Amino acid sequence: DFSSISSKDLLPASGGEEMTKGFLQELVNILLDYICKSSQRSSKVLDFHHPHQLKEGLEGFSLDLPEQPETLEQILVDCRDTLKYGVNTGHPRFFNQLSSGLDVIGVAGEWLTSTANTNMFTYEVSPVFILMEEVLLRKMQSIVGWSDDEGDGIFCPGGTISNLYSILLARFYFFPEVKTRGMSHLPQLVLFSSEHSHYSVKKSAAALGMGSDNVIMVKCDERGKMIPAELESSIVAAEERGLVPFYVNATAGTTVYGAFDPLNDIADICHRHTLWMHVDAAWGGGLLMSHRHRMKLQGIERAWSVTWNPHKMMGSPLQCSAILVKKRGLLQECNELGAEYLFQTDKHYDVSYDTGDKSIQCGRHVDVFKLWLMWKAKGSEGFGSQVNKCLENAEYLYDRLQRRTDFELVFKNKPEHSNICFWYIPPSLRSLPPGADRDTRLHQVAPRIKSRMMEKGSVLIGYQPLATKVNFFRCVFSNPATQQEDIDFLLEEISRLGSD
Ligand code: ABU
Repeated sequence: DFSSISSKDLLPASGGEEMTKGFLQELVNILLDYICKSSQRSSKVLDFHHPHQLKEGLEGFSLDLPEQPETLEQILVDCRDTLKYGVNTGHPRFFNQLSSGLDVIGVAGEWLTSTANTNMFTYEVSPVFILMEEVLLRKMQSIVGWSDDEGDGIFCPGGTISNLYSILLARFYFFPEVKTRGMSHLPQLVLFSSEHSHYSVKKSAAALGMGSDNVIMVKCDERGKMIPAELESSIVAAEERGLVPFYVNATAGTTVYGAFDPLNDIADICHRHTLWMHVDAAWGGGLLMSHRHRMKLQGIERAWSVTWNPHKMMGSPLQCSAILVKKRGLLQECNELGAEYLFQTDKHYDVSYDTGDKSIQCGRHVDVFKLWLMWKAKGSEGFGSQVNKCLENAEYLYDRLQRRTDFELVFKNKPEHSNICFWYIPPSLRSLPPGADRDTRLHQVAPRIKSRMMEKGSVLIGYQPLATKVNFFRCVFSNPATQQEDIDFLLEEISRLGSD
């Protein structure tokens, strides 16, 4: 009974051990209940409420912060309600995001991490985690294909920040004076990324003071792959305008289409023009774990830096993203400031393990333990099988869609990654000829179905327009819990919710 007890009765209060154990065991029961239900198909993916409804408070669940402490009983109710009104991203029918699933070992790792509650800046406070980060980075670098005497990296808060690091490093590599003298001492820099690449490249250029307009968007083919000849002509055209190209971002697994840019061709161009080649493999990096699919990233070993997010295709709990850098020492040189209160050089251990000064952050969350633990539990082979299964699911959906007349694929080719893009065509649009009227009406179909889907809570999938294509659904598979029956359900549910 926690109705008359509050947090001040828990540890570190003297004699608080029993109460602390009882409270945490109760919390674990709530979490276990959630985890067990999360993969049950009979449970909802979400219990949607509009922001104003959640803010007003539902069935006693209030977001307001009190002046007086709440009882632990209320704290447990708050925990249960927080999960109840959230989204079950581990549900086998959650197809909305590139990161999904609920890996039990990963969850255990995350629990341990928050219990350890330490900081990744120095070996002094994170000896084990710092060494685990080194082991993971080395492993990932060797899987990318770099030799033992090259490679560096750091785990950071998501793919956007990993991509930002790559631009920061490239700029520093060519113009080290930028660190102290700033952008006004540099020529006008331009960088290149495909029109299907992630918006983080533009966002980083803006944040780093280069300007988002100085990211030159390179044309893609119908399948969403960067066209190498377009890249080269854009570089030449920029040089003719007096601009200074320094960096190319190639994508291995684009966010919407799941396309892989031709990395070897791009590497040749970067070599010819002496440009930094980055590969954003935030989404596609997981395929390196699969013997069957890793050839789709051929040429990645020629990259100067790579973004790889294990919280996507490898199913690690959020967040878990690495920036891998081929040239050893550059991260440190670029970012170090040597704060004397933290990175003392006269410590009694090897201070090269105080890796925090490689980072643009000071405090850094321990993102590595859950991945290290998952790797121990599955082995590299286990990740490979997981990836294979997700891609088999994608092929299954592709086959189903090809056989149906009420759906249309956005592009006809077989999927390379686990993204499948398609339109649902409601009965009223099936006889309309292609053209503006049909497009206008088709554009409204996916958002309408998605709103019905969210209200019902049975399944969740994303949609977007892209260039000239009106709103279409994007289904992605990264959750090992998803089976073919969930894919059949998705299509039936879309057609139920979308019928006029
Ligand atoms: N950072 C890209 C994530 C996008 C997605 O999950 O759909």
